[in-house]
Amino acid sequence: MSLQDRLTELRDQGLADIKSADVLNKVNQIKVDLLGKKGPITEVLRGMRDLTPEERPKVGAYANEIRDHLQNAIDHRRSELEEAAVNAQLAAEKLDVTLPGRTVPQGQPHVITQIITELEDLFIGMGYEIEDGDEVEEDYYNFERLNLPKDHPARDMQDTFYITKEVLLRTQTSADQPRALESHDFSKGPLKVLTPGRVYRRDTDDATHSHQFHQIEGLVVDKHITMADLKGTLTLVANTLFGDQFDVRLRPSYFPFTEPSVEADVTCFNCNGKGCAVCKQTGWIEVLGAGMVHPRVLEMSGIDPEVYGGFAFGLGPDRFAMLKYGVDDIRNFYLNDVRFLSQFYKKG
Ligand code: FA5
Repeated sequence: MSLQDRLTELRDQGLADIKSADVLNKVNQIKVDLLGKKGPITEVLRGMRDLTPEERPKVGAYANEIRDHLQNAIDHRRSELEEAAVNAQLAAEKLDVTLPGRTVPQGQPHVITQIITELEDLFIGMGYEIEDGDEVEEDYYNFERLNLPKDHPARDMQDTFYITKEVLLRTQTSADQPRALESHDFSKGPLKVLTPGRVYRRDTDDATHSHQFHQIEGLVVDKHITMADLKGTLTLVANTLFGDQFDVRLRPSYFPFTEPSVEADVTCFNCNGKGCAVCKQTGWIEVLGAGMVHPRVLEMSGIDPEVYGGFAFGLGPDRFAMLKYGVDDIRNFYLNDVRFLSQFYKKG
């Protein structure tokens, strides 16, 4: 067989192989086998040394033509297969953008945080400043500066968790009162401050008591403040949170840092005032303590009680939340059960 015929035969066979190669690896292998240094075309070219000088350029040109032809066929097949691979991948990874999306469950502020925020808004509207106190507090601010010296019997009602003898988890947001009083500059106007936060007590947990709970402290000090201002403010709080369907009663009480002192009760939501286990048969639920700031407390902060006076209150948003939503056990607020908490999510 002449070299030209051999080359033609190699071309036809090669083209058929290239066409039938169905994966890239096969095409690459054909290239190595056919056009590589040890391949049949190289071998044919090597045989050219036996040709006459006239034949040599003709066969050489034909061999180059065939090599180019095969190389083009290989390149062409490669891009065909590459394109097919990309198309197959695109088809396999196709996204159906018309499928409905998966909703991500969204949380909302805890119901007690909602109550605190609602009251903060009310008091900001009345010109109060909102401040944060420290949960880890000094005995000095939590008790002594509130007219509760070390051996005062009223400390018994507010036993707590001590960090050292002098540092404790605060039992009341009233601890923020002396801090606010000592830092206020009365030449700039009256003191009107609201300090919400968490407090701790060695209380036995029951339906209305938790060993950690929240309080919101309000303190107003200026000239000519009277108990009528206190009553008006507390009535506004009750009306804002509950509307008019609940009665509020002020009852004489005792706190060492207010004189006179009161406690405010709201009609029991559970029995509507008839008496039940939730309200311990009284028909009322106590929601806050309050009173007129004691002259000693003002004096200890360097304020002249002959000139200035004021009122203070400390309310329990946990108890308010129970009343507002008819929750019969305060401990539910602290169990973090989403099924319970999501009932208070606001729509929209
Ligand atoms: C006080 O803590 C005073 N500091 C309140 C005060 C402030 C009086 C300013 C005068 C002037 P009392 O211990 O009564 O008072 O608590 C106030 C409110 O906190 C209660 O009315 C109640 O709503 C809430 N509270 C008290 N103990 C608990 C408890 N263990 N669990 C849940 N809420 C409680």
